[in-house]
Amino acid sequence: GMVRKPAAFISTISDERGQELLYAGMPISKVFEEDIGIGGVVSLLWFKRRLPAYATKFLEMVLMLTADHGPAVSGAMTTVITTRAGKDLVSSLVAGLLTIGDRFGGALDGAAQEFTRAFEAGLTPREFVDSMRKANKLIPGIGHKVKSKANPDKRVELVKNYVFKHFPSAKLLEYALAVEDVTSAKKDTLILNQSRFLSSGAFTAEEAAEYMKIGTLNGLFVLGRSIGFIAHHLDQKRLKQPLYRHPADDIFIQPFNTDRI
Ligand code: Q5B
Repeated sequence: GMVRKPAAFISTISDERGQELLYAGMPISKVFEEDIGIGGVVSLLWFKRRLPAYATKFLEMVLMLTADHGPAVSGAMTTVITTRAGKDLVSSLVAGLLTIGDRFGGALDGAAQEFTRAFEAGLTPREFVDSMRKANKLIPGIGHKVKSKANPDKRVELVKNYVFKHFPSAKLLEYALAVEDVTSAKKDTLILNQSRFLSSGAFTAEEAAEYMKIGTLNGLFVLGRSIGFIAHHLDQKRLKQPLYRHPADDIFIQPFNTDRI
């Protein structure tokens, strides 16, 4: 009989071929009838199912809290400079996004992995901090350039309160806070800079491990902060800002060693 040509690629999240667009099987009209919000849409497209309301609300909270953090952070400044070089929205946005990584904004999956690993291995917070120091590794999710114990990050406070109030389990957050006690005793700025989602009780351990591995949590920061980078682009365009050049007196050019020439 007829042999079906093998598909060139497989997709499992959305389908636009029928009468109605489907997100993980849910018709777009139902998305609105049931008012599932952007958290519900993210849960369908990223996790292929409807997460409980406490989890979709939390997703929305993270997107709202990460939307922007002023013009001085690596990504926003890169977007601003790119916009001022006359580039379009997409170029300026991706220029900013490319700064997201282990140091700026992109420590979420790494943090979730390291904290889960240590917690499951039964390490005390002190043993975990010492083991990371021995391995010469920074603890992802710990440390901030300007926030500290004395100048706490209100965003983290809001997330912490939400998790303790609504999540069925906050064990990993409690562990992370105990780690923060150890690191912040060393230096005031070594605070917890984020919170834990995959340990919310909405995922199995295997699902959580896979989502961390494939970068899901960093996706939340990327998505949220895109709101801010676009805002910075529009702001600079509206202000008709000229090409940026960094003030020379703010750069120290080290005297050259001319012996080698
Ligand atoms: N030390 C965040 O560094 C920063 C340590 C540590 C153990 C650590 C650093 C870091 C891990 C990655 C991370 C997310 C680069 C940050 C974000 C979004 C943002 C940004 C905004 C927004 C800060 C001083 C001493 C040294 C270090 C030790 C530092 N971090 N030890 N584990 N994690 N963290 N990134 O201030 O003995 O003196 O040599 O890479 O989670 O990106 O608003 O700005 O919304 O846009 O430059 O919030 O922590 O500190 O490097 O001078 O270190 O602390 O070894 O020890 P700093 P350093 P020692 S949130």
